[in-house]
Amino acid sequence: ASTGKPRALISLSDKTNLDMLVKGLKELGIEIVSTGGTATSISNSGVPCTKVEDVTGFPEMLDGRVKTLHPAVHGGILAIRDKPEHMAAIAQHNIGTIDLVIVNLYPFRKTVTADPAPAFEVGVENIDIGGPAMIRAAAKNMAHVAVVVDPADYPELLEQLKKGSGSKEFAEFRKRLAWKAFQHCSSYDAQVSEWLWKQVGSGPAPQMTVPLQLEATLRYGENPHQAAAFYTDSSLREASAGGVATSVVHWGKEMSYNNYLDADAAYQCCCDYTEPTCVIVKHTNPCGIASRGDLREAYRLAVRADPISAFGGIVAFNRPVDADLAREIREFRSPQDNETKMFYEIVIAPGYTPEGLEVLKGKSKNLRILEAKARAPSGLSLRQVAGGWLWQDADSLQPEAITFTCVSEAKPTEKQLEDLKFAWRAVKHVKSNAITIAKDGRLLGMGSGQPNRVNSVRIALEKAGAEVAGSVLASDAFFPFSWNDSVEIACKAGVSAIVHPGGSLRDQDAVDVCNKYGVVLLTTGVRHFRH
Ligand code: 93A
Repeated sequence: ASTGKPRALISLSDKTNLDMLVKGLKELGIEIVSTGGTATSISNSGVPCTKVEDVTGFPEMLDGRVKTLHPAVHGGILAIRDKPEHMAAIAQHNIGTIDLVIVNLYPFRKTVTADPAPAFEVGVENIDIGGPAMIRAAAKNMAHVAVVVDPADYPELLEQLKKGSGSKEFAEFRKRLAWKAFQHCSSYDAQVSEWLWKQVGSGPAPQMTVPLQLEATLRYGENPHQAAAFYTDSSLREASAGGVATSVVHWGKEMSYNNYLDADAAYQCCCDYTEPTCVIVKHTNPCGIASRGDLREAYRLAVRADPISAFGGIVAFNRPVDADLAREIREFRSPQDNETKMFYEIVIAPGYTPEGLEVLKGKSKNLRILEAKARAPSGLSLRQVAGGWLWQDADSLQPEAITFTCVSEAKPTEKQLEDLKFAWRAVKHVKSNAITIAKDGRLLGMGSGQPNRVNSVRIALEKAGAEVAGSVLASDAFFPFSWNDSVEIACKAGVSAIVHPGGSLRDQDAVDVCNKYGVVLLTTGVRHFRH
């Protein structure tokens, strides 16, 4: 029966901050009812709690499938407190009210994305039924019941309870909590249905829900007259995926819309290289890339590829930054005039030594220093068009999975092949029409975004300058027409090997030109458009 005091029902898979919550509730004299595992944790905190079985008069059954699905729980949550018939009805059945529902759900996403993937039955057992039922019931009765699904809300809950439950402020808080509760459930259901789709269907799901969570309101979008915000995919956060969205900002001004885009481009490109590598990005395009055992040298070479573009760019590393590297970044002067120290928007890496971080902070108070886990491929790429969205698998194809076929008379040396693969990794990250020129594990030049491929070739060659002799060239798509003289221009400039997907009706033209100049030509059968 109702004790008159407010009662809390606590049932949690994520037990973050449970200790502070239950101690706070105990201080306020609030009675706690709880389910099996949670009750054990609460007792371990030295706070008394009633087992839910003692409230329902029913043991947990069916391996825990039925724990809280009982009128003594749902009647206690759903009764309208100022409706005498409701109160009479629960009183008649000896049901006491439940005024706080603190629940979060089985870690479904984390379970099904584990490596190795669990058996189908394990996924099914992790579909929470009782939890969402309580959350939804409490959220519906937000006029009287507070529902908390996020440990971040515990402090405010305790604050509000201290002030008393009758206030307008508390009523507003309960509404906000109800909103969050339905978000929690709908994102959960989306995860379950997404997983089930993968079991029964193939290709794109007929309907999809991306559980987006507001991470930050941004000052503006690409331009100051555009409002903007940053949302994270909360299901990926749960699965502790890497990348920019889950990165830690150690230092610097707040991230802007363009910062997020560029940092993502830089880090995704950098994480595609297996050797220690530095990538510099400007306006989402890599303008400098170098792989070296010594990251300082990789960094210097990456800047050297195009110092003008690198200025104000984003610098990414696929290895942690130590003090020596940090000093190099802090002090390095533009190879253009050897006076101006290089300026960057962001440095992003999978980690920093404590000293490295301190040194880098000394570069500028504005430099944003990000730490991100190595990118975990999301497998999903979404883009908006007016009135809809385009879905595709993310382009996560690595050179290791591609067969490079030589179609010229000249055969590639091992070193050429290595450089070709280096250039090929880069070209995937450059906006189409994309051309990259590389040598000795570094990018010498790139041409991006030109509607005419021959112009991308010219730009890349111009950037490579005198170093082009003996270099290799990669093209993200095939060379289309014989009168498009891309291949010949490259051969004449001194490029020693070329790789392209092949597949054009005029493929033989490219072979003939390469044979004429003694240049190596490879095809991949794979295209890397990036529009
Ligand atoms: O199997 S359930 O769907 N059946 C239930 O009746 C039920 N009640 C709460 N799962 C149920 N829960 C969930 O158990 C909660 O959502 C929470 O995530 C978890 C806490 O279990 P324990 O306290 O035993 O660790």
